[in-house]
Amino acid sequence: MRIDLAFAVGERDPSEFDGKTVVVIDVLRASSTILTALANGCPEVIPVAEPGDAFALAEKYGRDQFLIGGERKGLKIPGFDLGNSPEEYSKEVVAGKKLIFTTTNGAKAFLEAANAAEILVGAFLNVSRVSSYLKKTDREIFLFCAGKEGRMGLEDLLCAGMIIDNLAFAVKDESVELTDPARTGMFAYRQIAGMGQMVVALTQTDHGRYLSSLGLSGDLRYCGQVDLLSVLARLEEGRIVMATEVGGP
Ligand code: 3SL
Repeated sequence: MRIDLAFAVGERDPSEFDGKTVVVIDVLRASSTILTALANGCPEVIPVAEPGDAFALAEKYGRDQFLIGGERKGLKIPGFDLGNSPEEYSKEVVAGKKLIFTTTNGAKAFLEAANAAEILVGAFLNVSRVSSYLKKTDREIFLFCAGKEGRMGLEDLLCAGMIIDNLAFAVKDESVELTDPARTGMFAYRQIAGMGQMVVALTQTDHGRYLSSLGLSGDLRYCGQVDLLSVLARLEEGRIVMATEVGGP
């Protein structure tokens, strides 16, 4: 089993994802929001790059057919139905409603990795579910941390590191080939594992501090919950949907 890791959107040539099982990780907050929406009955999430793309797509297929959600600078975009706080995506709001979604980094990661063999959604919320799925794959694994505007985000690295740690335990350390970035993620996670709740680590990250400054520290508490949702989500033909194991390894 070979595992690589990208620290941020834009860091790798997109061809590096080809043929691999990619996990897009944006703990704060795109991955956490997508997983929550799906868990609460949203049938599909369509990631798009820009707010203009979201409006154009909604107009094309009927504005009343979709919710439009996402953020810029952490805040809801004017004209959108929802921002990027996962707890906005409750059953009452999203059940049965398709979602068009754009965020600064996370949504773009799905588009950048579009030619991968398979693209999954990873966050602390579903870390065990993703890890157990990955244990069964024969493909190379690529943990794609969304980061922040081209730079590493510690929250994503820790989540990727936790997945790698799970895999290394399950598969026997010697048969797991880790690239240097992947090993860095594992070491970072092992350094903080057992030091208390994940939310504490999230409050110390750059982006966690930024969200707190916007009054969004509740999102850190939510996104720091390990294994809250046993959800496996996969990008299929441009839409992120709940994955059945069919089509996987
Ligand atoms: O960059 C992103 O994709 C967002 O998840 C960032 S934020 O937490 O909504 O600011």
